[in-house]
Amino acid sequence: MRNKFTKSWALGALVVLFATVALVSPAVANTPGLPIQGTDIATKWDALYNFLVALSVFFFVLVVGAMLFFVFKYRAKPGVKTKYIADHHLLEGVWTFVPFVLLMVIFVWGYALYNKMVTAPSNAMEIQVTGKQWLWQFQYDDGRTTIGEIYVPVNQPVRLKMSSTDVLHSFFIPNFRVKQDVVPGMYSSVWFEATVTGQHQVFCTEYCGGNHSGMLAKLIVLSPEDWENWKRGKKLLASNEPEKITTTSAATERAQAPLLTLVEQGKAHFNSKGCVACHSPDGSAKGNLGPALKGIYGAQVELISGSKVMVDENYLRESIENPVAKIVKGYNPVMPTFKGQVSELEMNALIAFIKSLK
Ligand code: HEC
Ligand SMILES: [Cu+2]
Repeated sequence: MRNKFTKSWALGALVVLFATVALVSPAVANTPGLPIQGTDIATKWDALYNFLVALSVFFFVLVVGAMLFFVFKYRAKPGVKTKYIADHHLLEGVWTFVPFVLLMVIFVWGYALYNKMVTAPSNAMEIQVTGKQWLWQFQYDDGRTTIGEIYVPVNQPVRLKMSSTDVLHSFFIPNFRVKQDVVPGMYSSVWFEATVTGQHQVFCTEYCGGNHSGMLAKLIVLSPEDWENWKRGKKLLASNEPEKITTTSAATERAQAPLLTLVEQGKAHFNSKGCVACHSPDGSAKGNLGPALKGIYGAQVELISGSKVMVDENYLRESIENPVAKIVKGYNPVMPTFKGQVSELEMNALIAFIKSLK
């Protein structure tokens, strides 16, 4: 009896295995319907995804196949009574150990990939992204702004520093397999290195009101030559004709009307908003009332509470919008809040300026 049971079981398993291999192989090759792979991350992400699909198919076939097999093989027959099976240590060991190994593989693989996706290389180029109902606006280091279109060079890591003027949005580039929430009152970031030139669709992927589905942008990846041309081109506020941007006439226009860089814009705001009254203009010496801002980005600052904080973009932002939240040791809480008086674009410039004080 026991022998017969083992033999049928083995036979059934073999049939299921063959069926699965036949089914799984196309899934391993590539899950149909995924968008093109515009980054190296996208290729790696797809490999993990395809593995998960294949694994799911395999176990679906195995479990349902075995179930169907047993239903027919051991269906109730008059006069036949199944032996009472108490336990089977080998079987229990296998069904514990195999899932454990598989889950660990998925965990380590997924974690390594996630780490790569969230850690921008230190040489990444930075672009400021502002989401608002219902458009995306971009600021580049050299002072240009674009709406609804973001231009990046190919094969160059790009880090987007993002915030929102109103509600939660989320920046999603399906071809690159990256997305990140864009939150009012703080900065979040996402990075990518585009490997495919041309246009890629950007979506807002967090429901943000009536025209959420219209909150789109085009990400235009330029070859090194095109990128140089575009940099020399004219200011591209809300241009809808990317194919025209590389013409020489645009380049001349740019030369005639040079823009203030983001840092220069920040310096201008620093003066016009009155920061300069309390913080010295070049940030080096101590001003009248406020601490020196030179070199604070990336450094540790001691607070009145005795604790220390790392100065990053979000700390700078909080210091400007809500100065009393963290008071610097040795100073009085006399800095007024600038919440509502500094626009999102001005905030990006101010922070770029403070970061540049080295
Ligand atoms: C009335 C004087 C005053 C004005 C105006 C002022 N600040 Fe301040 N600021 C201070 C003082 C005092 C502190 C330290 C106490 C604290 O943390 O609030 C400070 C702290 C800061 C810090 C944190 C510095 C650190 O070492 O951690 C930043 C950043 C900053 N200010 C930026 C600005 C910017 C940008 C503006 C203009 C938009 C501005 N401040 C306007 C007085 C001022
Ligand atoms: Cu949105």
